[in-house]
Amino acid sequence: MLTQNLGYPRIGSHRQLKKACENYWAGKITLKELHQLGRSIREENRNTQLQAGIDLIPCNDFSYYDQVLDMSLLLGNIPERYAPVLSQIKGNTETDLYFAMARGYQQNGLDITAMEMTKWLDTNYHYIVPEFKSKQKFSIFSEKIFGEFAEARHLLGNKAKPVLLGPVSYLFVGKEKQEGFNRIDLIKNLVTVYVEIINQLKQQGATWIQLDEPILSLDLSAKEKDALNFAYRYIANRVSDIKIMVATYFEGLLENTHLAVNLPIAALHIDLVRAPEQLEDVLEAIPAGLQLSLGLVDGRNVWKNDYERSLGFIKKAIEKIGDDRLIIAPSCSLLHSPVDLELETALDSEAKSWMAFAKQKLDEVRELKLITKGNTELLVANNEAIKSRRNSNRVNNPKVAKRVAAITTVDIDRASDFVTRQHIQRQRFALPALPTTTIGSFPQTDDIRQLRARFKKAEITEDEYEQALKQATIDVIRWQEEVGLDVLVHGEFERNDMVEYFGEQLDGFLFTKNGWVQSYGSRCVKPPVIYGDVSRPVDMTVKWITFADQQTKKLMKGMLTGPVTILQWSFVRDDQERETTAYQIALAIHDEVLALEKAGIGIIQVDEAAIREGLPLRKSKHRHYLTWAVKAFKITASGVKDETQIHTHMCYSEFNNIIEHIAQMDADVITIETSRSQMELLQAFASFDYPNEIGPGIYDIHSPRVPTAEEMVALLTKAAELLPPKNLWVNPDCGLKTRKWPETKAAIANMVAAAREARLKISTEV
Ligand code: THG
Ligand code: ZN
Repeated sequence: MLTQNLGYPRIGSHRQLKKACENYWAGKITLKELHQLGRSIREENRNTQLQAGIDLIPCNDFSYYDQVLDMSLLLGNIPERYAPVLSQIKGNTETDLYFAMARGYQQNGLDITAMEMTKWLDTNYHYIVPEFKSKQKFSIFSEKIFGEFAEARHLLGNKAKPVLLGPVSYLFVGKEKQEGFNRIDLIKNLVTVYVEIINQLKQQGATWIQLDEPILSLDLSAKEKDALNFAYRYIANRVSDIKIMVATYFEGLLENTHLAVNLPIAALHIDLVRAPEQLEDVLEAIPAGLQLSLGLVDGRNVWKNDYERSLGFIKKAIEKIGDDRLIIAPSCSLLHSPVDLELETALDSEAKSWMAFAKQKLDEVRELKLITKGNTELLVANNEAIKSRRNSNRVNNPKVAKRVAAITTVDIDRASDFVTRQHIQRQRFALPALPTTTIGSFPQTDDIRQLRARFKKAEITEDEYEQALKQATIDVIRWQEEVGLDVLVHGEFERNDMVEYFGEQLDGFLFTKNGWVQSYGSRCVKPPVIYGDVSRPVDMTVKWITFADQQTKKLMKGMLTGPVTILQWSFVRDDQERETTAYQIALAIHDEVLALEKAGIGIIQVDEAAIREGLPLRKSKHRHYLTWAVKAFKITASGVKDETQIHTHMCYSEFNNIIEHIAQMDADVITIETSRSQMELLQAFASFDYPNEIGPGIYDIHSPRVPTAEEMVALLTKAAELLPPKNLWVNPDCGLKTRKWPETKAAIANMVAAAREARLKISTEV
């Protein structure tokens, strides 16, 4: 039996990589210093994995920004617009080209947009989307993988296992940038380069190579299945004396089982955390000779592995295929786990005894192997920890369970239908046609971040902290009044993150000091941990929202995060259905909504930024998810008066498949991300005859570029052709937290001007 790992976090145990990249971008450190830091993280990661007793240790899982972008550079798939970055600017290196693709290049008289970024499957990690043309050529461009393999082999010898995104998944996660072809057809051009890469790695001494094909756990078309068969047969015929492992994760193989186990490869990895039921099918279908890697330790969550349960899987597999063909592993790359639980010195020892981060997960893989070989002490200790969590009265709160069980339609639906509410709300708020608002957050400047850091380190008092936040809030309110926005927000300066902030205040959540997980590039999030039944001991936002409300005569919108988004961006309990946890959070947010209403706040936004990304990977599971996700949202808004206006906001919104469910949410106003797609996304709302009010984003906040008023009027005009103009709102795409103030002020001023002009041009009577 071998142990392996599929990938290790690369941000460094103290987010060193984030700091180094940001310093390099700011010109504060040299390329040599950046590379030095990268090398030291890789070295630390190798040592950690070696010491944990892992037999096959990944390399090339390190990346300065994103592993999919690394693939594009390796394969020479570099969109033409980036050519000037190297050819025209003296002194630029491959790394500068790489960052230009990731972040855009606005320097030295060039203005090149970044490549698109989107969510990696159902995770909160974002990758850079490969771009393809119909005649796309591929050839080895970056030597990074060969350098990193040489470096790893030096220490690890045969344990070093290069990791690559597999060819069909690489094509699948990209996008056609021309009409009239299917990117999967590029597989014939692409596999020749994979053969070259694999052979070069073999020359360097590689004995194993891991190709990730997560798409094997998705619903695949015949073309995609053919491409997988073709690619792996092509590769098998042209490489020898190197073992190829195909890794799948996040879902089960289901109808792709036969295809997967019959690929001409040495080993297949399956995720038994997300899809334990697939073990039977795989063992049934597995041909002689194929090695099987069992993904036992959850790479997507922070809980200690239940050894008893894992042993059950191991025993079943050994019975069928024997000990020598078996590999044990985490379920997926540990990229999605925080790095090291040992750094959590403030966490109480009981909670800590329930958890494992990346470093501890590797120990679990080794211990599982030891237990299989007869070590019972480790098993007993693990049993204790598992039992302690299961039976803890910190986890179980009968009152909460009772309240969830008692939810009825009265707790779900608004009292009156939308048309009735709209009429009452129009009289109450007397807003102009095409009212303007923003999504909630304003720039979190370094000043604000430093202020919070100093408060957390007790360098300033709570009073000083609050005074400074109040001043920032007052300033942003004055500016919003001056610029002429209709519905104001308080700016969210008191919040670190829209999920972490609520997690810190709810019972049933705990939070870490250093549990960072990469979100995109240098950006990280620190997801709260939901360990028990959720309840709301005190008001969470009322103090700040009412403070803001008192500063202005204009309408102040209350800002909350919705239950699905809190769930999606937290580490969740694995001892209860996600649905149940969602209802518990929903009831807590419901109480907060009512508290805001009671405090006189007439407009309340319940953000469901992540509702789309929570969609299960398999279509067969969509309906069930959407049903409970919509129900959870509706619970938050039920019980308010007709005159209270509920807003929601959604990001990354490909709404075509889910529009029916979005309508069922019955928010009075929804704001969505549309500007990048030039209102294309609105088509779904138009064809559905979406009945409620809607604010299609007309300012792309993902770039520092300031849109002109004319552009925004054009977008509004387009929106008014698709949807009833009387239902339209004017707003940016998303929150402005990551933008800088100068561009924000300029863009919002243009947006307000655009609304004023559009009010003259567009008839909003009907
Ligand atoms: N919160 C959470 N998840 C998210 C987002 C979020 N996922 C999707 C999207 N928004 C990702 N975007 C970002 C944007 C900014 C940051 C992280 C994710 C960010 N992080 C700080 C950093 O890395 O410097 C750290 C956060 C902090 O200062 O507390 O800026 O908004 N949960
Ligand atoms: Zn958004």
